[in-house]
Amino acid sequence: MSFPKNFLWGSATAAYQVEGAWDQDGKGPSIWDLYSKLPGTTFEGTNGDIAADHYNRYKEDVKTMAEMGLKTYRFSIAWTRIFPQGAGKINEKGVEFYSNLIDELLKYNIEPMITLYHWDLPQALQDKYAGWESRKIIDDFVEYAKVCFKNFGDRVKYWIVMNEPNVFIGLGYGIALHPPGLKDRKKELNAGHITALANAKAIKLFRELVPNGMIGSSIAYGPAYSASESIEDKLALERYYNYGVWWWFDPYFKGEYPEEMLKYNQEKYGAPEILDGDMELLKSAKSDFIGINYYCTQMIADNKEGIGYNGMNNTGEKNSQKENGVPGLFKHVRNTKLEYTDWDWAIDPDGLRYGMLQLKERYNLPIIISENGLGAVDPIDEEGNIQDTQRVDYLREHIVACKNAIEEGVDLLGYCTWSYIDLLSWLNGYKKQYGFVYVDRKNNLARKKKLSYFWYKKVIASNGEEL
Ligand code: BGP
Repeated sequence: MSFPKNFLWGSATAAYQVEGAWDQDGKGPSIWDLYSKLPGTTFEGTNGDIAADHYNRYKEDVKTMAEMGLKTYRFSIAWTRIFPQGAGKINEKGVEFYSNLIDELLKYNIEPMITLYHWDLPQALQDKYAGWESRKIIDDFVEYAKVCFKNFGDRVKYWIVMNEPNVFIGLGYGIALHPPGLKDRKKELNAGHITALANAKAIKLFRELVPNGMIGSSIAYGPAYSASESIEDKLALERYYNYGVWWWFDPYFKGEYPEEMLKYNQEKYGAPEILDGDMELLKSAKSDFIGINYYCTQMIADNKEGIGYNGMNNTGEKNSQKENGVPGLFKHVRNTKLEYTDWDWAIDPDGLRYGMLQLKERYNLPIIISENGLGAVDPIDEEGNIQDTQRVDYLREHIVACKNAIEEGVDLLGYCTWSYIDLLSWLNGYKKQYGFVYVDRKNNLARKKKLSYFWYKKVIASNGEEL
């Protein structure tokens, strides 16, 4: 069994992480433009002001994508380029940039895959009504989506509405690592619900404006195992899924919330606030596929000690990650059977296959892997070649897992690595590299193809046979 004939071999980026040009051609400031400049928010004070300067070098970048044979390129649109103030007047220069990028991709037969929201909310909307905390954002978001559908829907078939709502809401409102930097469970639950409503409304509009397109959203997916066979750990595992996994997939892809957890959250936090019509709206918006961003699995245990949030390894210092948990529900423990990256993420290719089988069972929808990759400091040899063999090994094993999942009946439409080119990691700076293409930050951002670039080229040419 092999990959389907039209399988979308792809790679991804996101606007804030790759484009740079943060105030060029009328772009307005996003919450990340401000947040990353506050002391202590990002690794060594890094930000996306310049990033990989893809905004000015997109032609060069698309050309190397074409040489590689890439079938799809997933990128995000910066809302602040289209609407510098989040709403109101359109910035034509912004529309033009993405329109040109799309044409450039199509020139080489690369299928563009658009993410509408990859976290760079217009700061103006944060100031105006606290962004995702207010239902007012739904109409502004849908208006922004409409402009994108109308301008690009004639040429772009694949659309991802939200990138990892579980991450930008969880980190923004739960543990204060992303803007707006809050630790407020009630706001977290309400804001999360509002993202689901905005997603649903955008999908409904999409059906009218882009009838032949395909749309879904991408959730950060961490399938998990129970740390032992004990009933306590198994119940903790179930709570982990209902609290942080199905809690997100269900409203987006089934139009409902896991029942017990909904009761728990509403009793404990009085949230999410569900108004008349909300659940009907969620139910009525049908996605064409589930997007998943997969990096690692989790090992879950009971949490009698009441361990809470204890920070994240954002330095790349291996084994510095402490135990995290949600008091009363579960905690994360080390999986001794697996290797870990320097940022303490478990390397678990088979977890991807397991995760996809779980999704097939629960939602029975096609899947697009919208992100998968290895963050590492890549070795450079004496000749200046980037020998990222570790990345090649990582990707190879995950592609094998995809193959196995397809054999077991998963309808997998595409696979995008994270990331096409080295870019900014939100909290880990430029140190944590993911790309096929290296960016020399000491030499005018010159591009250089890594070992993995040539490897993936062969993978694509052989439709996944030559690994
Ligand atoms: C996902 C995001 C990406 C990217 C990736 C790698 O959560 O959608 O934007 O950053 O993770 O994560 P990190 O950069 O934290 O290593």
